[in-house]
Amino acid sequence: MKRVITYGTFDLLHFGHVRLLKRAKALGDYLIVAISTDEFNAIKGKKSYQNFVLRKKMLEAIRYVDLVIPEDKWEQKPEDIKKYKIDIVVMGSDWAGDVRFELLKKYCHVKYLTRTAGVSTTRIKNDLRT
Ligand code: C2G
Repeated sequence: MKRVITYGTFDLLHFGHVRLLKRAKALGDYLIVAISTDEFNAIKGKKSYQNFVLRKKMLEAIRYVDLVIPEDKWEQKPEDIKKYKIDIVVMGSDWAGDVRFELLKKYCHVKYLTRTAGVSTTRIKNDLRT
């Protein structure tokens, strides 16, 4: 049983998120998503349109996702890896090389998947404004 985890806000769930989740699940048998709490988003300097409860419900409806847990601090990742016996941490390529993920290589595999071009929550919000 190969266990995969990924982290993110997943606001206004879109095709880029779904493609990331699909590819992450294909790397193992069980996919955990650690979704940023509203409070952690504030630390990340992000304000999501949908709150934590709604974003969590949306992710739980995705066929590739087996478990959704809260992400409430940068430093929780090593604990998550140990607690959930994670084999692979997966992130989109915009995180490639980031020290907060590179340091996890001493605990498990870390894999960056190409970010889906042309779609983002910011772009959706901007396009809807015009
Ligand atoms: N993503 C993607 N393609 C897009 C948009 C997003 O592959 N067009 C990926 C991102 O690379 C990330 C995941 O989808 O791996 C979630 O994206 P966000 O919700 O923007 O997450 P982020 O704010 O990057 O939070 O501790 C890590 C942070 O919580 C990551």
